[in-house]
Amino acid sequence: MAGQISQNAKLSTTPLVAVSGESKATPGYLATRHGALDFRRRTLIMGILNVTPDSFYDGGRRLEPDQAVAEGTALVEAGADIIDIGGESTRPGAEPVSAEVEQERVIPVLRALRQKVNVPISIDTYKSEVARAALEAGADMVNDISAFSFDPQMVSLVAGEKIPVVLMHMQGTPRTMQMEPRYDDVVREVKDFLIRQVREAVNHGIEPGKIIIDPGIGFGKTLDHNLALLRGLPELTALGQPLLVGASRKGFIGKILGVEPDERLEGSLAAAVASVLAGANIIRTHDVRETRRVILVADAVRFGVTG
Ligand code: 8Y7
Repeated sequence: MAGQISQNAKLSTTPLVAVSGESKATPGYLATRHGALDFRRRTLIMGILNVTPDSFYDGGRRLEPDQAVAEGTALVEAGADIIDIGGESTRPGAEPVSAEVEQERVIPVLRALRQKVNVPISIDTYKSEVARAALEAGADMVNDISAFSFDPQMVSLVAGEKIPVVLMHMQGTPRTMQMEPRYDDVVREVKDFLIRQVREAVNHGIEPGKIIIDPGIGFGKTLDHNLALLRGLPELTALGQPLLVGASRKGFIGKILGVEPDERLEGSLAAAVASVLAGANIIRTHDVRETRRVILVADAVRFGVTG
């Protein structure tokens, strides 16, 4: 249980992830400012709300704040346990935007959405300035695709605010990551990186139970790398941290099926099932309703049906 790790962490400065990289803990219960995330009986769904003009799948459809708020509300009605709102596209080749532009996009939507929904809202940003403004506007957690490596101030912000955080692996930067991804052993390297970043987080005072790890499907990875990571997810769940997987409509599914993003629903659902059965705790998706139904069945296999 996460509680056990937290206690261990309080007793000493020993990182929660043992030197071997294994932990006996399994993800339990994670408090946020707007309700708890309980990983014990269910796989949770993080619904994607892009507020960018250039996202690869739904970019441009949500620039109007009113529309973005309506779509965020719809994500919750469809069964999202968390909403992840982002104002900078990180698709391969994308250019960064300034913190100002990012805030102009996400803050109005966040403020309005906060009045309408009661699930935790995650701010998808690697910039501490944007994260700080978003937390003030009602966000509950941070999704940092750089796992604290792009902005040196992010780790202390998250530690001070005592909020949950997603730490994702990426090789390179969004602009360059798909140019020539290379690994000797992708699962080991992603795992070692995540162990290092979790340790850094804990050393800065972040509660171990609040650190969610993520292999970063598609972020500096070839098709083979992505498949090896999905196959190797049990090596990541062995770390004892909550595990998030985001494969929704990504390029590797397009490569397998030979289809564009708007035809990648079934492939995304297959990746979601594979992730759930390998121990993922949160699935990040564009397609909440469909993913909910698929996960209900996959979870019945995983946890059994109770009640
Ligand atoms: C992921 C993500 C994206 C992911 C986490 C897309 C922001 C590309 N992918 N965050 N963000 N994990 N934690 O296809 O896999 O949505 S952007």
